[in-house]
Amino acid sequence: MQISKSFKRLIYWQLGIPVALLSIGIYHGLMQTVYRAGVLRQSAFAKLDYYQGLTLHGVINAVVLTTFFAVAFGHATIAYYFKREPNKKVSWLSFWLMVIGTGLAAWAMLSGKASVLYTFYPPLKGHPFFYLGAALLIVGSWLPLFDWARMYVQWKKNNEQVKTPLAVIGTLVNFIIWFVCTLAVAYEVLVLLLPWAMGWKPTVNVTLARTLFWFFGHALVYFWLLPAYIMFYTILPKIAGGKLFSDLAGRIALFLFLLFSVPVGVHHQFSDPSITKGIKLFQGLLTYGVAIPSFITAFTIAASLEYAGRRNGSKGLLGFFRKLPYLDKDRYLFAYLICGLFLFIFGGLTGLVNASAQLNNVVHNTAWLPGHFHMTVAGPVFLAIIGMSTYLYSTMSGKKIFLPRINVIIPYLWTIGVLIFSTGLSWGGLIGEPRRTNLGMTYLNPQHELFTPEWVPTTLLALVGGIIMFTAGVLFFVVFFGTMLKAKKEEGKLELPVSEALHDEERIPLFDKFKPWLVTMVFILVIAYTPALIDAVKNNGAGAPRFTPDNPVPVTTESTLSNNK
Ligand code: HAS
Repeated sequence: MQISKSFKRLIYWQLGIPVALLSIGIYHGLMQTVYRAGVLRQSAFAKLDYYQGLTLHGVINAVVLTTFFAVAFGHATIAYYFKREPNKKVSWLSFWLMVIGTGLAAWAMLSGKASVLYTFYPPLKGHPFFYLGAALLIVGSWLPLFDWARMYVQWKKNNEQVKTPLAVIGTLVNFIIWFVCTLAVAYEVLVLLLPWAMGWKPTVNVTLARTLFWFFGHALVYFWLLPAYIMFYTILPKIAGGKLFSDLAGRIALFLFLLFSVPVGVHHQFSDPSITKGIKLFQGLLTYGVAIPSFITAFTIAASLEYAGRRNGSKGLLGFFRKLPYLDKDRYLFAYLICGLFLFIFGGLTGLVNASAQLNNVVHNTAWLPGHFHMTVAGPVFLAIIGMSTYLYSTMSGKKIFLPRINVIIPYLWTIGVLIFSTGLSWGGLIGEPRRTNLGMTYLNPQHELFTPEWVPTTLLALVGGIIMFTAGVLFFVVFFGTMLKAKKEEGKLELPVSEALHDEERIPLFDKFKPWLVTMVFILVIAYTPALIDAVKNNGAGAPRFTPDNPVPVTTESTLSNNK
């Protein structure tokens, strides 16, 4: 499909800006493993503090990269399937809001005024620009949804009896989840945190802020995941040489995410005393509900891969695994997606451990947690993002991939790194190694009285994994920016591989409409969150004053105002 220059430019910027920022994010990832293994025994390196680096790492990799990419991929998907470009003014306005928001937050983090990590839990106080930046980034990313919804309604009017393409359902589901969950964090930021950070309100209700954050926070992980799921269902079977096993299975999985992605946030608060047990049990059960669409995906995609392998000439029960295009440099997206799926088996299983309130007592706030989430967000999500960024750029610009052999090896190298890294973290977590801690200052410093030798092998494993991941990350930059610098070889176009369905079931109206799912979503949300919010307001204890990470004494109003200048 041919697209306008303006639309191309928009997508290039939306892919290029976060990838450029990723260089900072990935560097600080490596530095985490270096500090934690005790190679560095200091609180800062190159004038950047440990928590400042960890904040940059989390915010850039998990929030900025993922949000920019979701919008860029959403634009590409909607335009490709509807054969029409989204509204230019809305798209560029959304882009600029996101860029300004990112700029404000980046300034606050780089100047050391917002070392509050990506969860920005109060009573740690960040600079108001950090919160304002986050709010603008979010509001900017909302705008395309309204435009895509308008395009969908128009398309549906002319195609009433035609099944909505799966990729369009996935994109709309994803951004509806995003819109709903970000309402809570927008309230947290604008009503609770900003006035408090400005010094206009002396204290904040920490439990309420955390509850609103996690209303957003777990749905956020599915906002990261769904672009990858869209690729698994609509692109992977085709490039594997086969077909999607069942179109209906994909629809059911995507709509189930609409129901279960948001009302599970309390599973991050199993240890928060203010929320009562019944709510924890209920949201814990719903958490097992949100694993169902992933199990559906596992079986459907495995069946699709089996079909592809057999079509490619495989024999025997598991022979199909050997007939897939693992190292085909022309179908390199396969490598990125299959590696993500493989990592997600372990990411998913560790998630199920977290979801049990009893087991959660053992792993909460330990290194097990980053072990889990590097096999999810740094697994299928990250690999899908970087693979698709290279793909979109190269096909839209008409440029050939720079170093195609390296390009196809990157995901395997990354996967080996993540497996070693997450093994170290998960093992360490089970023997008490804390997360978010500069271990080199104390526990991993043999000269310190707190030295804990059990954590030497675990943190060393994480260091080795971190170095391999960093190497894969650098190779990705070489391929991505190298491709940018190449000369154009052909007319660029927007082209996405589209998988046919092996079982293309008849259109069932329930799985082609949003209304019934939206009503059920609201119903479950009200049941799951009304008591949690009542608890958060009722059992909040004393309000918390402002703290900065470097000082156990609260900040006074005067010093807050001067800090903010
Ligand atoms: Fe999680 C904490 C539970 C999924 C990310 N999670 C986190 C945090 C992050 C995160 C970032 O219940 C930390 C937040 C913080 O900073 O504190 N998580 C789950 C559960 C799932 C889950 C039940 N998480 C994700 C995904 C993430 C993500 C996805 C990012 C994208 N998580 C938790 C809980 C906590 C938590 C608690 C809080 C813990 C605490 O104490 O703080 C489920 O959605 C997982 C379901 C997935 C599966 C896997 C299906 C497998 C597939 C692959 C098939 C492979 C094939 C290929 C076909 C059941 C689809 C085969 C090919 C070959 C070559 C073999």
